Amino acid sequence: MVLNGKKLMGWIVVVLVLLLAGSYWFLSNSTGDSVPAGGRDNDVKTFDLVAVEHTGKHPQTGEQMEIYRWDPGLLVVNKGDRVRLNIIGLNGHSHPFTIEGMGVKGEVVKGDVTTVEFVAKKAGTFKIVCLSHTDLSNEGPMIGHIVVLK
Ligand SMILES: [Cu+2]
Repeated sequence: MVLNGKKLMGWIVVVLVLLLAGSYWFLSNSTGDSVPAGGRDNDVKTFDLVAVEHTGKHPQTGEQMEIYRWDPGLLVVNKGDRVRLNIIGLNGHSHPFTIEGMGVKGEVVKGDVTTVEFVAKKAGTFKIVCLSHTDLSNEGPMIGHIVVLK
């Protein structure tokens, strides 16, 4: 193949554009050293939950019922994930809670957002238990589940 000056310049431009595009791609995909000490936010699996109340009549007794729930009540993460829960207190004055097996405790109060963060170190199913609304006779059970996959 014979290249005259014009064709050669064209090839040089094509090669330069490819080099620039390649280095841009490389730089934008590299992790870099500028990660803040707490890790980047997109490394955290974040869930927005709501403490909600359901009301209605029991279908058999006709008794008025008030039941509290975590919504959503089922979360799935992977082992090793850093997990953040932002829990909105929509209904009910107070929901002191614990996440069994995670060493997490907190309280959700009406009109506020409670944030807890933890690392899912073990695989398994872990309960988010409201200590006030434990069973049907206490306007519960207000129990959610976190499934940690291997
Ligand atoms: Cu509760």
